[in-house]
Amino acid sequence: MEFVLYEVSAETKVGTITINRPKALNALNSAVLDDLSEAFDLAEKDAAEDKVRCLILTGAGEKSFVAGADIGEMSTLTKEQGEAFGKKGNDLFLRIESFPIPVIAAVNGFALGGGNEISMSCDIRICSENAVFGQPETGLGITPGFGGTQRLARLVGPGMAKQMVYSARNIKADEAYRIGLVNAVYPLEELIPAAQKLAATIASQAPIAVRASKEAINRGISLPIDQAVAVEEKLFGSCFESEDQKEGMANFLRKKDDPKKVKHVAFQNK
Ligand code: DAK
Repeated sequence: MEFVLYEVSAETKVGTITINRPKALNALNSAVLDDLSEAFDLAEKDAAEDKVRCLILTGAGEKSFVAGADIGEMSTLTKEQGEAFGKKGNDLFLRIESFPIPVIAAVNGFALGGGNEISMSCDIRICSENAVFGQPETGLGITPGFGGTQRLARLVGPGMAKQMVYSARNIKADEAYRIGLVNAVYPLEELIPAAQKLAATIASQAPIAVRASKEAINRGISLPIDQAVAVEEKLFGSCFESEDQKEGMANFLRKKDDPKKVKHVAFQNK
C-alpha cells in the first residue's frame, strides 16, 4: 500500500490505519481509497482471527486528518468517472460504518468534505485541539457526496447540519465538541495515546457483546422504536450461552460472594 499504513498491537489487539499522503494533506484520491479498502481487508481478516478488536483511523502528519476528496483528481472527471469515484468512496464508508469491530477516528487536523465524512462513518470521533471540521462542497458547486448530508444530520441534528452544509463554514475543535460531532478534544501529542487507551478499553470488553452492541445501535437508529428494540432483543439474546457471557457474569457473582475473588476477565471471544 503506497498511501496507507496498517499496524497492529498484539498486546492490546488494537489496529491502527493511517492515511499517509501528508504532502496533499491526506486528500482522498482513487489510489488512497483503494489502499484504504486493502487495509480494511487486512483488518477484517485480523478481526476474524481475533487479533484485532478495535481500530483507530488517523492521518499522517500534524496538520491534517483528511482535507477532503482530491480536488485536482475530481476536477477532470467525466460524469461516468465521477459516479465510479463516488461509488468507491461510498462503498468504503458504508463498509467502515458496518465494520464488524468498532472504528475510532482520531482526527488530527483538517477534516473537510470527504475527511469529515469518513470520520462520521467511524463509530467514535475524538480530535486534537487544531482540528477543523467542515463540509465546504457548496462552495465548490457540489453537494456533500460521501454521505455528509445524511450522517451529519443524524449526528448533530438537521438544524446544525444545514447551517454547516449551506454556509460551507468550517468549525474548530471546541465547536465540534459543543455540537456533539466529537466526543473529546486533546492536545495534539495526546490524541493518539488517548485513542489507543480508549481502543484498548473497548478491546478488553467481551468482543461478541461489543460487536452485537454496534450492530444494535447501527440497525436500530433509523427504525421506529418498537422495531428498534426488537433488533436489540435478538442481539441481546445472541450473547447468551457464549463463554464470555458465562464468565463475565460468574465473575460478578464471585465478587459479590467474596470481594477478594475480584479478577480481571480476559475475554476469549467465544
Ligand atoms: N485535494 C487535493 N489537494 C489538496 C487538498 C484537496 N482536497 N487539500 C489540500 N491539498 C494540497 C494542496 O493543493 C497543497 O498541495 P501543493 O500545492 O503543496 O502541491 C497541499 O495540499 C497543502 O495545502 P495548502 O497549501 O492549501 O495548505 P494550507 O494550510 O494553506 O490550507 C486547507 C489548508 C485545508 C485549508 C486547504 O488546503 C484547503 O482548503 N483544501 C481544500 C479543502 C476542501 O475544500 N476539501 C473538500 C473537498 S470536496 C463525490 C463524493 C464526495 C466528494 C466528491 C464527490 N461523489 C459522490 C462523486 C467529496 C468532495 C470533497 O471532499
